[in-house]
Amino acid sequence: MDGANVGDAGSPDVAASGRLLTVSEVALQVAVPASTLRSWDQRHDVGPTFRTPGNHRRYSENDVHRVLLMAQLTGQGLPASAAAEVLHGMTDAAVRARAERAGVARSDLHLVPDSSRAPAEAIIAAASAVDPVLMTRVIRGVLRGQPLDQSWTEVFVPALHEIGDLWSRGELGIESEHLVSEVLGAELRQVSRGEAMRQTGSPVILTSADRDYHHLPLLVLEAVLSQHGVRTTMLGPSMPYASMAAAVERTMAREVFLWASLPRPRSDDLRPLATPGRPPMTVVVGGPGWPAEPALPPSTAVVVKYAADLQSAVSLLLEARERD
Ligand code: B12
Repeated sequence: MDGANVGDAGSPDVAASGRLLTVSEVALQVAVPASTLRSWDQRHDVGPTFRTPGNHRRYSENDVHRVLLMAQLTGQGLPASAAAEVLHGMTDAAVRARAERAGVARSDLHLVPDSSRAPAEAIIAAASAVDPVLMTRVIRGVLRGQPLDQSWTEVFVPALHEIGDLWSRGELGIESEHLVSEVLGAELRQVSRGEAMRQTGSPVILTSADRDYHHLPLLVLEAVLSQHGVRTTMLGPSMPYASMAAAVERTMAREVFLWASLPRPRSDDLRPLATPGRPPMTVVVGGPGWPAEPALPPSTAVVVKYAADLQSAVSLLLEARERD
């Protein structure tokens, strides 16, 4: 193990569920002082598989088993260097099996009390290592573990915010940002596809404002709406209003969700969306690019509402559909 933020992508590991331990948490779990753990890592290369971008140690379950065995071997009088050599010659499975035989294996590790924080860190580690396999595992683990809206709000949004901050400080490259977007986007689309057969009614059009290439919130909204049985038409990012209006016309959509991460110009005008002779369209806008009080021109033919979060976007769109 080299202590980089690359995981052992081949092993079914705690990283799959996104749960990683800090050095002090491992110290508590295995009753070895944190200073000894750091020394085993620095001097003997028996340490964590993961590092945060800030270079803090993060131990997976396999790492903890290596530490447990190291503690057992040194406790039996083997010098640390010799114990480490034994461990370096063993696979993760062998380490676990030996720990089990020795009666020190742990299946009850209380991994990170704040379970919503650790997976976000694992996502950042995978982004920083540009590791799509690890990224997929972590994201799938999160999605399996809790409802989608909760995964989004408690894990993915904090991870995306942190990734944006790291990028703006020059600590993470665009390649990492793209990787997380690609993998998260693919997994969210997978959720939507799984629900596709249940969807009914006219579609809700999902798109991002002109020249705004951010669209992950559209993908999560599509997935949550599909879980509510709502049909959607995903038009993706950066949509000119005239083209959006053409799509409304052709699909007979009565609701549009419009995302903007980047600040919108004052000249924004959604009136092209109004279709003569039809009841008013509902346009739900969301994202930090919009003012909380939509400053778009009032129009009787287009009702504009602002959604502050995923849940309110879903509620506003479901309410608008009930009125249709
Ligand atoms: C991923 C990402 C990208 C990806 C987008 C890929 C994709 N398919 O979407 C790529 C690499 C393409 C990209 C490009 C750029 N990006 Co960018 N990007 C991000 C990042 C990391 C996540 C974006 C995201 O999905 N956010 C969505 C949610 C997670 O965050 P939020 O908008 O803050 O959400 C809040 C609310 O909106 C609400 N909410 C959360 N989820 C939901 C869901 C719904 C449905 C609703 C209604 C509300 C809601 O709750 C949050 C509470 O505050 C952000 C970081 C960030 N802070 O968001 C930067 C960020 C948005 N990008 C930024 C920038 C500057 C750019 C670029 C200009 C960079 C460049 N030099 O190329 C380009 C823009 C190109 C363009 N014209 O659009 C800046 C924007 C700063 C600003 N305000 O102007 C940010 C904030 C990064 C930063 N810290 O500086 N980006």
